[in-house]
Amino acid sequence: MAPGLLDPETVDIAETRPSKKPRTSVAKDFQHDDDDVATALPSHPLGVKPAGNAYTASENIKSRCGSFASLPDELLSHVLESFDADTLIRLGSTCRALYAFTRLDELWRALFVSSPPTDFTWRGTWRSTYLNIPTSHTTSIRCPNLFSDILYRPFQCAHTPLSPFVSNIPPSNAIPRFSNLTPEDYASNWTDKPFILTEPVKQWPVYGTWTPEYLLDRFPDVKFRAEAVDWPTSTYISYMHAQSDESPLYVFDRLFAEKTHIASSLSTPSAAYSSPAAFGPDLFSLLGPHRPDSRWLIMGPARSGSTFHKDPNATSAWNAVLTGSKYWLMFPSGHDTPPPPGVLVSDDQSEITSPLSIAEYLLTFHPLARNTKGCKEGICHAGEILHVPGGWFHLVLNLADSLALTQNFVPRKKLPDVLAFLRDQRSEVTGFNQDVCERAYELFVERLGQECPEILAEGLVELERRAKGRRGKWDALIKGDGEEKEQVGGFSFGFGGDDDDADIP
Ligand SMILES: O=C(O)CCC(=O)C(=O)O
Ligand SMILES: [Fe+2]
Repeated sequence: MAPGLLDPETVDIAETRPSKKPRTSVAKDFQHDDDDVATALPSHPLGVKPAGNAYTASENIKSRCGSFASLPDELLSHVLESFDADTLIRLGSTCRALYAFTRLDELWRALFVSSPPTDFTWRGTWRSTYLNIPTSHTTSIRCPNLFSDILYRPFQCAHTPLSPFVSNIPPSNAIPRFSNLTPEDYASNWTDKPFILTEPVKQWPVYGTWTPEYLLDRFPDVKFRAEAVDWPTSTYISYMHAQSDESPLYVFDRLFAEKTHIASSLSTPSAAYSSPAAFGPDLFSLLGPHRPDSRWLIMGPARSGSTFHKDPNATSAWNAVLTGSKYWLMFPSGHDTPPPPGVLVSDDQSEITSPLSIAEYLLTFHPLARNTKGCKEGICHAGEILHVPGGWFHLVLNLADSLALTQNFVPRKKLPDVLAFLRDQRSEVTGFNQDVCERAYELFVERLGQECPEILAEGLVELERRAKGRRGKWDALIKGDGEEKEQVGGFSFGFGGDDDDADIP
């Protein structure tokens, strides 16, 4: 997710708990080397240039903004975040430099989200939309001799061609593609690996029918959740077709089936779509009405997508592209595996910190990511479905306007990971109703015990085996015994796979 300057409180009020969207905070101190990313770009609409150009310029008009001139650009932009629209407009009319600083569209996006107008028309930018200025009346005053990365970088990230990052995928990184898999093959060989299936989605009634235009035609007034706002389809599609955000607003709606009244596999066999048989039974379905959020409709323009995250509750997922195409960058995780380059994970695994936007990540870290052990990359086209193994980090970029469906599930082979997560990372458990959240582990164990005790027993035995393995490793380390160290080094914590993310019980 790319939360940008969106108010997290607004998000929390509207969603019971954060669901599939990751809890991501913004790293403020990544350094950028603009030489690395020099590409043919249109010039900045206000004529702003990157900061480095100031060294050879005869003047810098930032010096003309009175006391504000002494503030570093980043601090100045933070100060501006605390101003209301009227103050921004008045300040922006005092000099060209402050005009440019107060035009940063992220400021206006934050104002919009914190107090959305009840009735509005999308007018191409957040500022024009918030102030209800028709495009034909929008001013644009040139600001030559202004040199600022804070102003230039969002423009660069919104316009740099991203195709170089998604092409020439090294064969060793390529996500495998199959027409289909049997449930047996999936269970035996693929629960811990990403792959793309090219066949099943093409059989779905929604494939070839559901497109952004179809949604516009059939459900123009239905509101879908896009990050912190709920917009009618008609408004969102206007936005999608006329915006140039660095991190475009992304529809991620967990109630789409109810809102559109489509029949899905969760309710009827004559479904508009259904989970491909390859993935086998979903153990979370045993929770019935208590299961956590599990399916989402995803829609966004080219360059929208999801920044690095792992899916909730250690679940696995499939992601089916109905229109458009998506580039996936994926990494396994585990106790001895560092997070992907440029991604920081807090000790308790609850906070993932990565650069603000997908474009910024690709511009800064992609070459390193591509050469990092475990990296998997692939493009999932319309009519194809990608498997996200539980515990894998993934970043996703839409290569064109896109509509997709995703569903999270618990395959039998990944039950120990999910049990461990629910039991040991209780504060990170998400997507359940508040009253179930606290006792999700106990409820899941109870239902498994009632419905399929042998699967529960198998899962608990594996949890115990992992606990013993960890204790053994610890004992060996503190004893410092050479022979034992050897043994521990060769020990596998995996459960049917080598990318295991076992937690210390
Ligand atoms: O389509 C996307 O943006 C990715 C969504 C996602 O993270 C998922 O399906 O797990
Ligand atoms: Fe995800």
